[in-house]
Amino acid sequence: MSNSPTNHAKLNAWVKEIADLVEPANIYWADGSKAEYDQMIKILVDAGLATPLKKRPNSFLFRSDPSDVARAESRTFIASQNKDDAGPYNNWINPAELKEKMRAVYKGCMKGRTMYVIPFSMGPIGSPIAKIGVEISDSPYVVVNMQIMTRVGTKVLEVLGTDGEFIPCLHSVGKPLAEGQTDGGKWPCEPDVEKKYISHFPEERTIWSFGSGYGGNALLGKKCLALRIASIAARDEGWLAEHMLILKMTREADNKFKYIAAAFPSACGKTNLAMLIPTIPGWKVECIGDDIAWMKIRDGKLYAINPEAGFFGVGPGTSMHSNPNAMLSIKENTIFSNAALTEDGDIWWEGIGYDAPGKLIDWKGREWIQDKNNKDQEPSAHANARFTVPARQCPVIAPEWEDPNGVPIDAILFGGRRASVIPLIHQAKSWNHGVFIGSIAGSEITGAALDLKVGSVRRDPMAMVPFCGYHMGDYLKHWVEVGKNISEENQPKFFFVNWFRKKDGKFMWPGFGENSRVLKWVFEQCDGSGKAVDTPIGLMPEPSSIDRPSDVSEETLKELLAVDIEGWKAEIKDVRENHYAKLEPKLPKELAAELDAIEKRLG
Ligand code: OXD
Ligand code: MN
Repeated sequence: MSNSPTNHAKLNAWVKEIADLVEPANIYWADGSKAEYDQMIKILVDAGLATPLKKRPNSFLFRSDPSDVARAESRTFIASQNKDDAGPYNNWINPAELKEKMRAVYKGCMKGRTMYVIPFSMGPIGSPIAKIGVEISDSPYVVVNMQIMTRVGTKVLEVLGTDGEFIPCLHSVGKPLAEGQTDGGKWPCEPDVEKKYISHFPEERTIWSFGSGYGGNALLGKKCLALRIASIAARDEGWLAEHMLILKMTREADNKFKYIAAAFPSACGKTNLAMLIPTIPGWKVECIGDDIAWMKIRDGKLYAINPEAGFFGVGPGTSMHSNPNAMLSIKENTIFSNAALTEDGDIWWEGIGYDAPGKLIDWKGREWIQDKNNKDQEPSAHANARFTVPARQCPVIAPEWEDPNGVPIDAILFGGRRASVIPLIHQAKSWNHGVFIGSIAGSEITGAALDLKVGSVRRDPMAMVPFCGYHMGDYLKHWVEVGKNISEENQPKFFFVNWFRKKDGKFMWPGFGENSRVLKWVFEQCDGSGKAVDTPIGLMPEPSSIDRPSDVSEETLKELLAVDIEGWKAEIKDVRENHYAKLEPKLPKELAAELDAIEKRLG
């Protein structure tokens, strides 16, 4: 390969094999430099695909095709050799059949385009926990986003040497250009959803994506590599690849700190929690990561890194109230996707905390004027509009966020959106009980979505249903096994939180920065200074052990911390009949025992 900067024979051979298949006009190897970033942005601005934002230095707005706005779960495949290895929650296709189909669509798909080769590291370069991937893509939007979200370029090739291991990630927007043709300012993708593929080949640890240029479908380091493929590597190598934020909480009085990891399904406020500003004086929260944690046992303890280098956060709903640190992070050097554009060159989205200033251009490129009297007005920003920003721009990024050895995890939180039954917080009594509470996590169905009953609970064990690369029963068994390799005193403590309890249609707990009051109890439980009562569902604080926010009455806090015995009995029945039943015959016996035990304790 003439312009290859590496002597890595396997990598060069793969690049050649792909180039022969996709027939690009040129090949470009990304070096990760600032000059390269600027060059890519220039290409995108000149092509009419990016709008520079006057109000935010070095920031740009993209509008994607309306067919290409989110992760395409129905087109996400786990193509393991054995159908049974993919489990009940993944779309499975025979890998040979899928490859044949995809080779046909890849044939000549990069005609008229540059093929970018992007070497990247998930995790600090050279960290013993990090992994290297190489993404081939025909999208300069992917190159700039990957530069923010991962560590890209020459240094990665140095670590790879001539025979280092890498995960091949192939991506195409699926829109070849004929001689002389350009995108004409239109986001390139394959608009027919049935022709999009986000495919994972577990045995080969390979990713093939086609037809989408957006988010997790295209930035293959994130959900595809760091969760789906990494979860398989973690299973085989004895570690954990999880959909978790990592935060550091410090008690300023004695400078003691704890590291907390937390898993919530998408759209439950992970980014907000990861960088919250505590409302209780004397406490500080710093951020290590907002979406993914890779955790490995070292010296008998569980250490975690954030494999990412940036945040790919949801815009709508992010404001100086819900997440001031995110708002401060995105003042500059930020890529916005599918937000609305203001006349003075800024972005705007629903829930940003102030009215839309004048005439906007909405995410579909149309004029848009806010009409607060019209409840049916289409939003100006897409609900999944995103910001991509370097993590180092977060005002509360922890100094050790790039420590190659990771940080020791003291507590693991699970949660979901539950309007009833599940209390504000409870704590598991052991590792296996912790795995159990994580395994029954889920959110209530809030709209008349899919074929599920409104109010029923969609279970999402450890928030990994969309992201686990193998059978959920085997995944839970793996969690049980990892616990056996950590002594009890070194095991993180497990908690289940629920910020979303409702009464008369209103949230009972204010959330956001006030969640620090709950984290304080978590800290104290890890520290040995907390007070807890034993209940049938686990350990819980007395209402007096939680610092009560001024707008929560004593009565409400009591309700938030009560055990609803009848509600829990129904919960356990639902878990047994509708959730655990689906995991058979792979449901770990340890979790079946936990289910029996809680049922017995509830009486
Ligand atoms: C995400 C998600 O994009 O979880 O982080 O959906
Ligand atoms: Mn996520």
